Amino acid sequence: MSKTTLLKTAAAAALLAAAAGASAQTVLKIGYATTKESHYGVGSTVFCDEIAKGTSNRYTCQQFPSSALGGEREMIEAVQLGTQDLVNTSTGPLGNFVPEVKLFDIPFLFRGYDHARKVMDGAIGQDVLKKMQAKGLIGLAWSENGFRHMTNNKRAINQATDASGLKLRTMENKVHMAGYKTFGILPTPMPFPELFTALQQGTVDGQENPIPVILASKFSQVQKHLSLTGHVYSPAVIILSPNVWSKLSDADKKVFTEAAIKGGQAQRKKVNDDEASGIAQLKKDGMQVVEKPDGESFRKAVAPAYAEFAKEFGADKIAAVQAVK
Ligand code: EAX
Repeated sequence: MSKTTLLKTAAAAALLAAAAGASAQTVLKIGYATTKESHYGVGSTVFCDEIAKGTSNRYTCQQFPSSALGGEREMIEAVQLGTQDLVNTSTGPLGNFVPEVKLFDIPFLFRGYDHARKVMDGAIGQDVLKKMQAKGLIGLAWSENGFRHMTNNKRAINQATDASGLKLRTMENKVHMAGYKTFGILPTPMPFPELFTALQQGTVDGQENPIPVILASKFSQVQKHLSLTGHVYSPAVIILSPNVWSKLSDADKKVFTEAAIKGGQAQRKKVNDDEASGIAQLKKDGMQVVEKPDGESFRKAVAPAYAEFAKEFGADKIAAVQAVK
C-alpha cells in the first residue's frame, strides 16, 4: 500500500469510528421502589430526560418502577456489580455498603426539610456522596425520600409510650433499629417489596415511611393509624454503576451529574407537594391521623442512644450536622 492510500484508509477508519460513536445508543436501566407517578418516578424521569437531552439521545433510560428489579439492597448490589446501571434509592440499606452514610440515619438528627437539604447539599453531604466511589458506587446526587412517619393497625400514637410494644417493619438499617428500640418498638427488618403483604396479613402491626411512600403504596388500604412522628429523615440518592461512569467522556460526566441534581430537585418538590396535600388524601382514604404527636417524648427516649451513636460516628460529626443553620 502506498503512503497516501495508507493515510486515506486510516482517515476513513477514524471517520467510521467517530460516526459509530456518535450514533451508538445506550439504554440504561434505572430501578426504584415506588410507582412511576411517585417522588422517585418524578425525580428519575427528570434525570432521564436530562441525560437524553444532554447527550443527543446517545444515552436514554428504561425505567423499572415499583421494585420491578427487586428491593433496594438488591438493586444497590446489582449496580455495584454492573448488572443494573442506575438506582434511585433511599439510604435505608446503603450504610451496609458505605458506612459513612449511616450518620444521616440517626433519629431526630435533622430539624426539618430545610436543615436536612442544607446538610446534604453542603460540604458534609457532598463529602459522603464522594465516599461511595471507593465502594464501587457512583453517587451522582442526593434525591429524597422524606421524613418518616409511623402507621399501624393497633392504636393511635400520641407519644412514645403508645409506640412501645408495637411490632413495626423497619428498613434493613441498624441505626434505625437501635433508635426505634428506645421507643419500645419491636423492629422487624424486611425488604420493601414484602411490606404490603406483611401489613395485610398482620405479620407486623405497622411500618414507618414518608407520606409520598404511604400514598404511592396505598398503605391506607391496610393501615388504620398514621402519626406524623417525623422521627427520622430518609435521604435518597441517584447511583450510577462504575461500569457506565468509566466509559463516559468528561462532558458526559458533567451532563449526568447535572441531570441527577435536577432530578433530585424535582423529587424534593414532589415530596413537598405530597406532604402538603397527602394528609387530607389519607384521611379521605379512611386513615386516622395524629397530626401533632408529642415529639419531645420520642426525643427524650432516644437521647441516651446518642452516646452510642457518638461512639460509632464521632460526636464531632453529629455536632457538625447539628451546627448547620
Ligand atoms: O425508598 O424501604 C423503605 O421503607 C423505603 O422507604 C422505600 O423503599 C422507599
